[in-house]
Amino acid sequence: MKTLTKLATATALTAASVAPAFAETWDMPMAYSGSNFHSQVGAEFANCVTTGTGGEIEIETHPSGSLFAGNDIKRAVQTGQVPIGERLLSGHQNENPLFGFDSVPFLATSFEDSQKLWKAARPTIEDVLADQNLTLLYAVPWPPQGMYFKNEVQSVEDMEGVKFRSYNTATARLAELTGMLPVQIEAAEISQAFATGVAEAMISSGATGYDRKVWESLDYFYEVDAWLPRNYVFVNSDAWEGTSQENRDVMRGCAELAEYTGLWRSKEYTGFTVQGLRDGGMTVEAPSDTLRGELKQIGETMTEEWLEQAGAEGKEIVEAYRAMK
Ligand code: PCA
Repeated sequence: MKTLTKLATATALTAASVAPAFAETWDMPMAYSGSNFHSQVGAEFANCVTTGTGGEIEIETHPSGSLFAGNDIKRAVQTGQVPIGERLLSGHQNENPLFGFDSVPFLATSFEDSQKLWKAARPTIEDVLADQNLTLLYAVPWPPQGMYFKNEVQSVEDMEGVKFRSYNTATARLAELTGMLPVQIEAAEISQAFATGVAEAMISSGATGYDRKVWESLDYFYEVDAWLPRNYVFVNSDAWEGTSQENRDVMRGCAELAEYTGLWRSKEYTGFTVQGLRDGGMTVEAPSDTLRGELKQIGETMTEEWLEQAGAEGKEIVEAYRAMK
């Protein structure tokens, strides 16, 4: 009996010396499908943190809006229902126009420019989030945004009355200015929305069209390259402060790596998914000169509107970005 107790004590001690002093599981809701590169980068980030903190913080990702729908993720993190999450940054544009800095049409249309714009905007976005008790970790761009339709579209006139799936204020405004009817739908729901006719068109990346197999319902993808919106990963600041400096350093390191690999994957995924749309039977083309000209005009209107709404801070972001070009 005595020996047994000794043995048990020894085993417990051994276990204690390898297991972390305390271990927490951080559930991380994500809005997009598990196969999407953002979700994969998020899963790698989670592993990096779990390994790097020696298991003190174990991050468990929940893609596809399975834990919280995209629209509810920020609130869930702010209110501490979950400590960490990922969301489309411009999804909060209705709350504060500054969040829409990356969805201003034709302001930054390449990966290179998108990085410059992010560099210019990041300090402001970090401040806005900090005021909401949120700590920004990293952000990764989606590939350039193009327009999807059921029918061929040569000019804005052809868009009249089309039901247009929107994902933020900018996309809804684009629909209004082109005579379409905006309907806000999460990416996780779009295959069904197109199949049932709730929506007939959208602006998004080749990546999202590919992930959701939109060729089952839509036939045209126009490579408009309107902007590159970002997903970002953020932590409830109380949870952040509540963990050790060492763990925060690990999370910062993993976040930097995720931002770097995410950008790389986004670039790689662009050509692959656009080819995937073609293979699915879609016509993939540059917009006609007429359409391009009309969209540029609409873009100018939207840029003016955004600058007006986003005030001095918005103007500073655009000026800082232009100074880098
Ligand atoms: N895909 C996301 C946002 C931008 C993108 O390319 C979506 O359509 O919801």
